[in-house]
Amino acid sequence: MSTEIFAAAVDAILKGDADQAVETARKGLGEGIEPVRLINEGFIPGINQVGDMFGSGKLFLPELILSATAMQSATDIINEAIPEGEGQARGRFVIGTVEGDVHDIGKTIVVSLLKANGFEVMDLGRDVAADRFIEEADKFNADIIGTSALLTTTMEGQRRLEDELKKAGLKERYKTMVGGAPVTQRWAKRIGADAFAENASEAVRLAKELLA
Ligand code: B12
Repeated sequence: MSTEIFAAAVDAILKGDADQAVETARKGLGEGIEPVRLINEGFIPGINQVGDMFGSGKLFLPELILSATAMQSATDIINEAIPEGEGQARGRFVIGTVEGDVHDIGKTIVVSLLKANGFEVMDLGRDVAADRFIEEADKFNADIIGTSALLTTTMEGQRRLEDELKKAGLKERYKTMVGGAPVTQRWAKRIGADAFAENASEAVRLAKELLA
């Protein structure tokens, strides 16, 4: 049954059909498919295909927007179904998408999974400048600052944060994590970030490790 749901999810995203995406998300959850699995095996393969088609000129911005809206509607529902963790807080996490970048679907999934694992999270949203991450991390008394970047051009925002932290003498104060489709372990190392995670589950695992 889950194979059918995953296929319907891919189809909904490819068609940019928000109603079908929502219906499929509800159906999948109703059938007891684990939320993270539903996102990873159903919806992400769909949006990745859309991204590839857009990248190779087989699909254009209006279609990309429809698919993104369908993806957002489905992930909103699934994120809500991920229960917030209880018990003692594991750590405090400030997260956002870097300046100039409005991609936030993946970052929001990371937020849900961090919360589910007992982290207290301040989500700064998207298009967040490096100095704002630092200001908010101070106010929130954060342990970790996480940045998401989906464009090769906006990845520079992740480097800027590292540079500003160093300049302010705060590099030892916070751990930093980077993510987003074009981001790699190599990039993390190059700019001096403490960790890179390629998906939300890995982000949670590494965040726990950084604070252990
Ligand atoms: C959906 C989408 C959009 C939507 C975004 C809607 C939204 N609210 O997010 C819209 C339509 C707005 C959009 C706009 C644009 N987009 Co766009 N978009 C995508 C697409 C298809 C999917 C992104 C996505 O949501 N993936 C699904 C999520 C779940 O995956 P994810 O983001 O990678 O997140 C996971 C991990 O990376 C990780 N993670 C994410 N963040 C973090 C943070 C931390 C701290 C950690 C540890 C981990 C982590 O965990 C997540 C969960 O597993 C990608 C293609 C792709 N495959 O990435 C193109 C893509 C990123 N877009 C692209 C482009 C070019 C654009 C535009 C410039 C198009 C235009 N001409 O206007 C604009 C840019 C706008 C801007 N200034 O930001 C290009 C970028 C090319 C490049 N080399 O930089 C891509 C790669 C498409 C392509 N193949 O050409 N886009």
